[in-house]
Amino acid sequence: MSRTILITGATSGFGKAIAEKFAQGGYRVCITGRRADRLAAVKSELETRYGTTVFTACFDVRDNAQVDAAMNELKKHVTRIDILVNNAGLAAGLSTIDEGSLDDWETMIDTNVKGLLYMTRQVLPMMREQASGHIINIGSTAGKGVYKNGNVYCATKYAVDALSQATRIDMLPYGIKVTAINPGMAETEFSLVRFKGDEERARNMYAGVNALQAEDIADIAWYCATLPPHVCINDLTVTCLTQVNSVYNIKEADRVKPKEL
Ligand code: NDP
Ligand code: 8X3
Repeated sequence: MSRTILITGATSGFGKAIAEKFAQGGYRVCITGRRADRLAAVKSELETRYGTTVFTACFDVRDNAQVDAAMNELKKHVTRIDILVNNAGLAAGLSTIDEGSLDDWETMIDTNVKGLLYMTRQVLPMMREQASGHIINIGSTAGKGVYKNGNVYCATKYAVDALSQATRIDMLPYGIKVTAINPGMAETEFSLVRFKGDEERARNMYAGVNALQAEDIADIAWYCATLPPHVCINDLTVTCLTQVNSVYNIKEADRVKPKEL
């Protein structure tokens, strides 16, 4: 039987690209998100293109009652989950801590931390029973170093880092892999969401940067998931060539160009 991957937040960005990569690789794919129309479109596209089975579950990861109901329904069809990708997440706003919006803070904490916990709590007992499985948590360079105005978003990604480490320790006897993938700046809908639909501001974030693309992260997730059973990448940080970490990055035009061969 095919292996099964469950990906949260697969209606765009990393999650959607990871769903495609694993569908192409022969996995049964379970995708989640709040936008039902997008879930249906991704399902239809992947089933047509790769002939795989795609399950959809439309819910808000912040609401544990919704998570519970959706997962109970999914578990009627899927009795084994080989990989959980905790990807659903967002940044909301960018401001100093004395002026931050409490609504934005709650949205980020509830999605990036509590949502990840609710999903992990649903899936780990299955993996423990299987005595195998792989949790891939999408962290961030923001969880490795704090940047100006990033305060609460960074805090949520530091929490993802801590929870990845903790899960790895707690699940050690059960052969469950835990990988944290920490991307830097990547061109998805992330900035559009952060800046609440301001397309120009979102576009400017990536102007002249040659940022990471969603497919880059999907390739990395695939690599991490297809290593031999005894090998686990615990923690992986990846940036585009013009970024070092949360603080230091330059424009592509300011990079010394490689000499022609
Ligand atoms: P996108 O905005 O393109 O995708 C975010 C996904 O998360 C969407 O599918 C969205 O689905 C889902 N999502 C958001 N909130 C919820 C919610 N409450 N319940 C269920 N699903 C939700 O951004 P990215 O692909 O860039 O982001 C994916 C992850 O990567 C996030 O955790 C982000 O923090 C992290 N990250 C992003 C980086 C970047 O620069 N792009 C760099 C480092 C990390 P829907 O709206 O349909 O619910
Ligand atoms: C997303 C990358 O630098 O915008 O986690 O925080 S950044």
